[in-house]
Amino acid sequence: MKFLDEVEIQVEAGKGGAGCVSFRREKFIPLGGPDGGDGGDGGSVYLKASANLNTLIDFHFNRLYKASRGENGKGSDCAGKKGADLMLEVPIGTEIFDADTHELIGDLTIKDQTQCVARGGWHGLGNARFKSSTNRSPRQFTPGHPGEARRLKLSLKLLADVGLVGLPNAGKSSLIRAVSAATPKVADYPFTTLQPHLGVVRLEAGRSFVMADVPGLITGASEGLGLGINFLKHLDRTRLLLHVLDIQPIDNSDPLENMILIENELIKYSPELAAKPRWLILNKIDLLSEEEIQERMQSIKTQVPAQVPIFEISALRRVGTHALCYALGDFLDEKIHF
Ligand SMILES: Nc1nc2c(ncn2[C@@H]2O[C@H](COP(=O)(O)OP(=O)(O)OP(=O)(O)O)[C@@H](O)[C@H]2O)c(=O)[nH]1
Ligand SMILES: [Mg+2]
Repeated sequence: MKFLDEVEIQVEAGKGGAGCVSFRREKFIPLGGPDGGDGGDGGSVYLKASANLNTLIDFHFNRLYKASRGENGKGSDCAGKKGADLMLEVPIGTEIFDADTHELIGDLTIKDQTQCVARGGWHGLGNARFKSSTNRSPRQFTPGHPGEARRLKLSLKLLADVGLVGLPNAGKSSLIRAVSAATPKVADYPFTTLQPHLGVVRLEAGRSFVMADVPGLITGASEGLGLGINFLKHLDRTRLLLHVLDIQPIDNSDPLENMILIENELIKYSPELAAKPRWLILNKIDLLSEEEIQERMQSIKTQVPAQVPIFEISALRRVGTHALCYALGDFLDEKIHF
């Protein structure tokens, strides 16, 4: 499925139905009074957070959404039917803005949370309402009110507990594949991952968390180079970042320099994101001997604050991934602090 995280749409609520002007006309009942019913309210437009969606792509093809208008009132004191509401499903994590004023209208972060984005027009009144002792055959009625119409900007920020950052090829997608049922493509070339993927990591019954894999970052990412920057906003709502570092890069680059590069890009892009707790994950340990791993670990440790946890894993061979997931679970459950 194609991924889209920003879209503009137009929503229009239904107009209220007009009130009716009518008089009772029945055999043997002379001078029947007014019996024009009220119109029905117009339908409203709602957005609802659905757990089954993770992209706004459906809104790309259809930009105009209208709820039904209310029916006009009828004779014999019959009110018109209310216009049907329109319920549009969006992914959890969708922020709703008024596209013209940029005002934040709502943020749907909980499953089934709904937000009214255009209220249906109020119904008009039928002439029966205007009957009084001085006016027994009123011809007044009111038309229905127009429904609200507005342009909306929908902006999706995925909801995940743990986010993965790192250079292309570091093994981020391999890690999420190793620990969850998510299946982003894995390949030995940069920018294999072109869109964010979410994976649910299940520890045991009732204990799970969500991990987000986003495209890799490169030097200059914070100025817009590569793809990664477009997707970093999806990490805004995470509680913890894993910096995945390849300790034996295929291009023979220096892991230590690579690590510093990503750290700098993160700080440049967003100091808030960079201030989140971050763990260092040394990946691909299967490619090195124990001595080589320790050697690299020592040089890396000189550049990493002492309180930053460092994990050694092989995403490919699933070495160390189990322990990592349990440590993540404990951190998210606030059993451990760093
Ligand atoms: N030997 C070894 N190779 C690994 C390991 N983890 C990942 N790889 C390989 O490294 C390459 C890149 O892995 P990906 O998971 O696609 O890397 P990525 O970080 O998602 O890369 P982008 O999506 O391009 O940002 C693939 O060829 C993987 O098979 C590992 O633990 N050991
Ligand atoms: Mg990837």
